[in-house]
Amino acid sequence: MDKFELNIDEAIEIRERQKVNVPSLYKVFLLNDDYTTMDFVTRILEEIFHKNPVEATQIMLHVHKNGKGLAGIFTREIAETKIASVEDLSNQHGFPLKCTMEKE
Ligand code: TYC
Repeated sequence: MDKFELNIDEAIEIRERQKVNVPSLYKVFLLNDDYTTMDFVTRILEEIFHKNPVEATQIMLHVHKNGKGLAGIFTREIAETKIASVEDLSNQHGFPLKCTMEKE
């Protein structure tokens, strides 16, 4: 074999090194309940999910009417951290607000 050619093992090795690990994404949903105030849910969407006041209000009303609504899409660790932040802040205020996450 010519010294400038790659053998199959070398070619596979180079391909493996070039592979990019694309992280899986997760949808985070807010769930409706009968006790959390509309203002509090809107505040959560603004402060934790960085929605503007109009979007935050629209999402909150969607959850109120439909039972759940998309708050954002994140990698697994960020989704888990957002959910923990929502539940910590809700507990501190005595609200039962809950989130779920689903792999995209
Ligand atoms: N259903 C609540 C109420 O009537 C409002 C609410 C909206 C609660 C969205 C949770 O994720 C939620 N006060």
